[in-house]
Amino acid sequence: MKQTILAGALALFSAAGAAQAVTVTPVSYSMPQGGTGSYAYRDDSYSGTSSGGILSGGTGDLTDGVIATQNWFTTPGLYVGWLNRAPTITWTFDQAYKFNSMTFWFDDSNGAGAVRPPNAVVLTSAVGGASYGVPDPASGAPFAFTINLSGYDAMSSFATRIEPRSQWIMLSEVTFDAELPVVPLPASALLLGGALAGLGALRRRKRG
Ligand SMILES: [Ca+2]
Ligand SMILES: [Ca+2]
Repeated sequence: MKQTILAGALALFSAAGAAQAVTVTPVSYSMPQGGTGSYAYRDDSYSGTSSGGILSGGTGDLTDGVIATQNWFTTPGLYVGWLNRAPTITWTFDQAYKFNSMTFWFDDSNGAGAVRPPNAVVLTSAVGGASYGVPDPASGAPFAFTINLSGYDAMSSFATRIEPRSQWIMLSEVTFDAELPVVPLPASALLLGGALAGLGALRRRKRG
């Protein structure tokens, strides 16, 4: 009995103490709606409102789990594209997370249709910010660009501005990796568990 309670308390304690990496999805993002060229590169599945060309209060193509593996001219509907602008996307989560990283899934295309990887992603938040240079891979295939967010603790909302390298930016998905919030086990719960175990042992000894 005592061992069971102690083992249970220890299991609880280690579960509470060990942070676990998880994929988190924003509850909403806001940004300028995508543009139109050979095709429409709009956020078609966006669930929020559109006013003055700005989307807000919802989620859509950028967090639907669908990542384009082919160029914009093959799968245009999977991309949100911006022409001659540096769109700022503001991400909002259900709570503050300790983030590990975020990944942008951009098209490259090596200049076909004036589409290239962006120059940089500029992050701004209440706990700091930085500019992250985006490489231009030799290949023209869509690629993943990951920003290391360790050190950005307790962010529930932050913004990323995407600086273009060419006329068009094409983005199909953005994913986030965070630590599951660590829930500290109250010291009183451990003390109570210990006291109950001690009491049980005492009763058994008296009975014996
Ligand atoms: Ca998508
Ligand atoms: Ca390239």
